[in-house]
Amino acid sequence: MTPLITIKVPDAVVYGNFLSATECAELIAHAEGHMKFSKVVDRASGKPVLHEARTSSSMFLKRGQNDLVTCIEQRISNLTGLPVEHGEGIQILRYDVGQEYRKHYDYFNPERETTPHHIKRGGQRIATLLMYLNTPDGGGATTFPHAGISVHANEGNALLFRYDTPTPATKTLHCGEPVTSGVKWVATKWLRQSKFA
Ligand code: PD2
Ligand code: ZN
Repeated sequence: MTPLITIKVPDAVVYGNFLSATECAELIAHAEGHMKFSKVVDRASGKPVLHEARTSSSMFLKRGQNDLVTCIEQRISNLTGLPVEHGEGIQILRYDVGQEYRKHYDYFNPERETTPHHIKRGGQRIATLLMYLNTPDGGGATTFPHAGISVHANEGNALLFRYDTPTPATKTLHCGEPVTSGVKWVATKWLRQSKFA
């Protein structure tokens, strides 16, 4: 697959037409009706909690949940060179106007007490693939503030970024900008160092 954009720092690539319009529509149709307010991992307890830093709704698909998911997961594996088994289940997110995902790293902070628990299953996260399922009317870009880079949410495009160490040096701090008009649908695949069982 030929990149649309290649970025050195952070290590990131944008691909056009990673998903077809039909695939995007099918994923949205499947997710609708199963959406719950998104949670973040609580620093103290390590448990998922509601938080103003992440105001989207979301749902998880099981790995290999249906033929479409299996096909997309194989495509992700071909793209990243990582086995399908290293992937967490795809998460589908919906942001309405004003909703956002404030800046964060996707890897587990090595200094946090709850991190050993998270990395028991599959080790650290080493890469993220964001698949944009629609084009919001306004806002909703994915931004890397330490690199001054913003990726527009365009239907069918995918943003892959890698972080081979769980450190800020990767410059992978990123956020989902608030949606200012319409709605934004995106699917996230987080990839681990080893098998995520
Ligand atoms: O929806 C986004 O643009 C976004 C931004 C930051 C998604 C994630 N992080 C994520 O799912 O990790
Ligand atoms: Zn993220």
